[in-house]
Amino acid sequence: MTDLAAVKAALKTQAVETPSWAYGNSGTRFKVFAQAGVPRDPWEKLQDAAKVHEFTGVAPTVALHIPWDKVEDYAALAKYAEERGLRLGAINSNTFQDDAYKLGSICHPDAAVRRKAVDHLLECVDIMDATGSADLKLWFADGTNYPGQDDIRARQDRLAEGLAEVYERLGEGQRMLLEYKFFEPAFYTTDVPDWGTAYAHCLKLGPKAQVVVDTGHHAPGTNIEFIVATLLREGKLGGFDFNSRFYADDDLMVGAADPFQLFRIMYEVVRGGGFSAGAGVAFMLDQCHNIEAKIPAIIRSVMNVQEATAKALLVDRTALAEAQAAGDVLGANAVLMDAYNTDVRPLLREVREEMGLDPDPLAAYARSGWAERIVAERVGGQQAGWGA
Ligand SMILES: [Mn+2]
Repeated sequence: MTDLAAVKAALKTQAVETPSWAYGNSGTRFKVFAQAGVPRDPWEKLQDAAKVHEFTGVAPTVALHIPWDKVEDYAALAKYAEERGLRLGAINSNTFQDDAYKLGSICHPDAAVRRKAVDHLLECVDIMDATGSADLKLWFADGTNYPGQDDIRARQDRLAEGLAEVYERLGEGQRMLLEYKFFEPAFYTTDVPDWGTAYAHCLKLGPKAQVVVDTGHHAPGTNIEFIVATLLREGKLGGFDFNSRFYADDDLMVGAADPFQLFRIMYEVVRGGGFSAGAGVAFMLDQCHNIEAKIPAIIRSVMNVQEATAKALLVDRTALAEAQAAGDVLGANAVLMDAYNTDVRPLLREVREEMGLDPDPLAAYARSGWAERIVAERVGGQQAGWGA
């Protein structure tokens, strides 16, 4: 039998990091649909993030993206977050939106472009010093479109060299989280296409370098929970970028496309000790809300992560271990499925009430009037967006 009190206690310690860019406008390469009330600057993004945390109780940090969230005074931004019950989380770099990066950034054949890219990453570490952020999250759009376009192996050497320089700059308690993505925007080779490549670079760099698993960055059918189990076993799982995909990098709400997959991933996290305090696994969202209302979508996403986590925590691990040891294939599978098929919504309502929250975060947000207020107040100016 699972200890329900322990499950509830664990759920109260959950922390999901929301991304600043999810509060702004986004879209596809075809169209960005603007929404009324969207933040005009990082300060307003933090106001919205504070609402997500206020109603869920488990979204205390916000990831920034540089340069989208560039401000004059990062310490002031950190203080503004703190005043709203938030902390600034991972600093995400951007080496994909400058004309110089057409052929890549830190893997570019021209040393001057590589210098520019590495300098940007070093600037991101300076920002971490000012915000108190622990994690530098790196995703590289680098790759090639045509066979022969560039030297695949030389690009790996350039990558290693650039990463090493940034790694050396990291301070005490700071980490480098390297994200992989199997294709796009490059269509032939990608310089960090998979967990193996990310792991190899992180292993060589040292203990402050770890891998980020973006759930949307895999080929269809990939067994993501196996990757999670392996990285945790090796002490190299730095965190997640949670989202959902149907086809490619769709960046839909986590748990929307395949809640069973999210449960399987969270089970391996729990099984591997990744959920415990001090495990160092960052649970971040990396999503866009192109057609749906943004703040409710982010609240829904946090709740989806909570539900998958609750189910993972409910797995009767003693019964599972016994069935596995006995070679009871159907029995073992049934233990896992029993947990997955449990309706955890009543349990989570109780958890929220015990945390002093409304048991229904979406209804509470709707009643709060915040959505109407930002539509009325945020008039004029330039809405935030990912600038594509
Ligand atoms: Mn990502």
